[in-house]
Amino acid sequence: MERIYANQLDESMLGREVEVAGWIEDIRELGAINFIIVRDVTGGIQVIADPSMLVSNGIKITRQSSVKVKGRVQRSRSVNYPFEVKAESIQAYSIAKHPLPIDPTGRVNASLDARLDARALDLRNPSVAAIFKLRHHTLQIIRRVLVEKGFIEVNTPKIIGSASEGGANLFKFSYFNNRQAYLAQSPQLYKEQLTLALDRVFEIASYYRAEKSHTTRHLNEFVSVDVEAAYMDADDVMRVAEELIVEVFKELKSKCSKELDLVGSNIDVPSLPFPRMSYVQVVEMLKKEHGMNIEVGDDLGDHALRLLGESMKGFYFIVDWPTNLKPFYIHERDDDPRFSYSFDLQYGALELASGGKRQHDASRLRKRLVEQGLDPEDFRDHLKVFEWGMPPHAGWGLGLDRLMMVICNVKNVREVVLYPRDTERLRP
Ligand code: AMO
Repeated sequence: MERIYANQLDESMLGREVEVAGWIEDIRELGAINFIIVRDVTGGIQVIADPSMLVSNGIKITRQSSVKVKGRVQRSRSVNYPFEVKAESIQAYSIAKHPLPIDPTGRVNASLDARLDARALDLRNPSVAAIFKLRHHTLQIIRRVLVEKGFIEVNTPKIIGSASEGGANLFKFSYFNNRQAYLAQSPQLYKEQLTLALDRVFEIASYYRAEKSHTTRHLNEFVSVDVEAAYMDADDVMRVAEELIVEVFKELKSKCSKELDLVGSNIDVPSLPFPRMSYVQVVEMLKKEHGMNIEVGDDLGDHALRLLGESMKGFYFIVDWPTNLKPFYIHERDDDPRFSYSFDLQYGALELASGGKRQHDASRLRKRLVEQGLDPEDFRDHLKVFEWGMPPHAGWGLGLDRLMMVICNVKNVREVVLYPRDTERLRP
């Protein structure tokens, strides 16, 4: 007999013998009959069963147990479930042991920590599962759009021998023959090198930063969508980013309205182009509108971004950052080298992505490394590529977890990551 899912139950199935498999979400015992809600990944199914069917080898089948029900489809009088399955047998595969650490129906509130400790069970809550279905669709849309724009998907190493973003925040460990190895902070150097031959590349992967930030938007392991393109400049790759985001929002809105409703998010498709503000304009705005004590050359820290988020809503770019606030690989402006061809993509106060045009001249790149206190010798594998006919190139890295915060309208990045890693959390 064929297994059917909850979302397949319809008029055409009336009278048919079916098998449904999932977990028992609810049991209502009404004398001679039990009303059971069996839930699978697609939804709930009402099952009518004889009370004797809820016992397996003398043990009562509990809520959340995994079961398979065989029965016939009939019309139901319930408002929520127009069709139901009249059980002929119920087979229990595994009986859930009570008390359970959390109630995944969401009827009893649990803290985020308790939910993360029981994440697999937490995902049985349809509004939690919806976050990860939206994440799945977002990844699919990102891949489709980037491939349509001529980008090739690549996989670069995550165990690396020299820093990709400078020396800070590296997770270090000992590799074979007593060599020092690191976990990649980003695919920066590899993705740049790949433009030499592959022209346009993208990668979606996890990266690792040993930062001790206790915030609702930082994790020690996060997923980044990275692109890098030969013969593009900062404006070109900013267009790629904004068009990508618009496509993601459009498609989610049209294909995932059920999931968006479940997470309680009402996304609006942003219009193109996203507003652009220069770093200098941002500093002026912070001084004028917020009376902030900030000067050109200062980084935009948490406080500055929070104030900026009060004035700027939705998506926008901050462009032309001071060169010394950006990593060594960012290209200085030709007309004023104190500033650079760089940008951050913001959503209100939240930084979603950063990127820019890259320095592709080997000697200037070497000079920039020294200026930033880095040893060019550590970057020898990278620098030599720049002697092999490196094209001009540009790119960005977009924090997928942060984008999901915006899509799902949640305040804590841990909500949108299955098993988050932060300074406190290493398990499960
Ligand atoms: P950056 O360091 O700004 O740039 O990172 C890019 C984006 O990645 C996300 N992100 C994080 N998300 C969660 N937790 C973290 N600890 C964390 N760190 C970063 C943010 C951020 O905007 N190589 C450059 C990108 C480039 O120029 O192409 C880079 O890594 O959303």
